[in-house]
Amino acid sequence: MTQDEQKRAVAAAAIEHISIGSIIGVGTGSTANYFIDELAKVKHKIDGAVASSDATAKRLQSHGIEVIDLNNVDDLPVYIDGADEITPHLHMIKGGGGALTREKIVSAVARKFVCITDQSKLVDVLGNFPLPIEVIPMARSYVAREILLLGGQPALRQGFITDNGNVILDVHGLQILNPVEMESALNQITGIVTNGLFARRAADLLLLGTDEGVKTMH
Ligand code: ABF
Repeated sequence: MTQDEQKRAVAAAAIEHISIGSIIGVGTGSTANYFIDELAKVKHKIDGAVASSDATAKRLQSHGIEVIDLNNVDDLPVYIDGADEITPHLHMIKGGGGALTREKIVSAVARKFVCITDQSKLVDVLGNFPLPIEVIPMARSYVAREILLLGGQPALRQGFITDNGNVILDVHGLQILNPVEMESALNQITGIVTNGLFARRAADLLLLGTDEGVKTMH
C-alpha cells in the first residue's frame, strides 16, 4: 500500500471507534481529513464534532457535520487524530500542521485518544521530526534561548501564524529519550503556549497503516 492508501485505511478503521449518538473530537492534517470524509458517511449517527483547528471545522461543515464549541461539551468519548511521530509507548510529536494547542486541549478532554498514522510515523525515539512549539510572539527570542540551553536548535516557522495568533518554533536536533520529562520541562518555560510532545497524555490506541493492513497497538 502507498502512504496515502495507508492513511485512508486507518481513517476508515477509526470509524469503528466512534460511539453512536455522541460528539466526536476531530484532529487536523491529511490523515484526519480522510477520517472526516469517512465520518461524513455516518454523520446521521453522531451528534456533531469538536474541531481541533479552523481548517478541520471548515471541512466538517462542508460535509454538513455540526461543529460544536468545546465549552458546550461535557463528555467527549473519543478524539481521533494523526501524528508526526509516535513510539510504541504511544508518545507522540504533533503540530507539524501548527494546530498543536487546540489538538492538546481537545485530547485533554477526550476519554480516549485514537491515533491514526501510516507506518512511516512509527519511531523508537522521538525527535527526528522537528518538535513544534507554539510561542507568544513577544517571547520568541527568550524561548529560543531557553531551548538552546535544553540542547535544541530552534527555527522560526516562516510566514506562519497559528489559529490563536501565535508563532511556531520548530526545534531540531533533539533526541527525546524521556518525552514525559521533556514535555514537563518545556511546559515550565514562560511564553510557551504549548509544546508538541503528547506524552503526559499519550494516545490510548494506535491504528497503524502497514503494507499488511491496519495494525492496532495499545
Ligand atoms: C496533525 O496532523 C498534527 O498534529 C500532525 O502535525 C499532523 C499529521 O499530519 P498528516 O496526517 O498529514 O501526516 O495531527
